[in-house]
Amino acid sequence: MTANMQHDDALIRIDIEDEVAIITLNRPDKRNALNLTLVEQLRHAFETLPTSVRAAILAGEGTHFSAGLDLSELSETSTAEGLQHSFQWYEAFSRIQFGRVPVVCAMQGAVVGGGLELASSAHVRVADDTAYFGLPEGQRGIFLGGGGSVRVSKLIGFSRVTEMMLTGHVLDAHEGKAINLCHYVTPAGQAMEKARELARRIASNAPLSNYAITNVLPHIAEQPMANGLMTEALIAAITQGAPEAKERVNAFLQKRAAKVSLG
Ligand code: 1HE
Repeated sequence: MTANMQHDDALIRIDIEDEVAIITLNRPDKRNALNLTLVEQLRHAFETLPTSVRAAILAGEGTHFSAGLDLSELSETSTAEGLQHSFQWYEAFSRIQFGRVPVVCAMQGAVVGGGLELASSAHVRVADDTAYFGLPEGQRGIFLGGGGSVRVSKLIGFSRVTEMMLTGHVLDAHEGKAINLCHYVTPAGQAMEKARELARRIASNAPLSNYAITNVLPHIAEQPMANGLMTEALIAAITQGAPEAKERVNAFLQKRAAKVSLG
């Protein structure tokens, strides 16, 4: 099934392709700069994914994934409004990172500032050859405010975040992959194709395993070792006790399931 759920005033487009939802930032004339309306639409989209959806793709229309924060929103913002602004972003990005389904991000062109903060809330990142990563907050006189201090630092370490913000160092797709900003690099124009392949593969996993991977693993990573091991043992017992796990394991033992293979 293919369906389009776009509204007239939408800054995002939602396409449903069978079990995969494709959510596309759709503001190419402004290089998909993120204003609060767009951020709110993202939150709503991820909160209300149809139950048939088992994986999502996050993408950006045009030649750039996202130019980050819509800087025109900052010119009149008070300190108190700035605080609220960040928390609205946190709400939306948490719905992406800790939602019901895994999210694959397909990127091209600029993935900068808040655009990189957004991408880092997805679970798998695919960049094409044209993608580049930057944190120009230092140059703009501002700071990360969409969770990047936490999420991007967890991906690449706070020392690299510090260097990127201080110097304005922009990394190309391959440099980004080398330090964990993305997992795959494709030829130009092919990030979406790769993201589709990965999302379909993810959608074929057991939903409970996917949920444990996206929602429990990050908690375990934050826990002291003894707590982490206990949490792991509990979630392992829960997943392996499910009928779907029994069926999948038996399928392998009865030679009905695919072997692990390279490529
Ligand atoms: C924007 C924005 C924006 C473009 N806010 N309007 N982000 C940045 O510092 C990145 C700023 N943007 C750029 O460096 C460039 O636009 C790009 C490298 C991304 C793309 O360049 P280009 O030549 O393709 O496009 P352009 O001509 O610069 O921009 C096209 C239009 O988009 C233009 O508007 P127009 O009315 O003149 O057509 C730009 O003004 C507009 N535009 N980027 C507002 N970001 C929660 S805290 C997060 C903190 C941050 O994200 S800081 C990083 C902000």
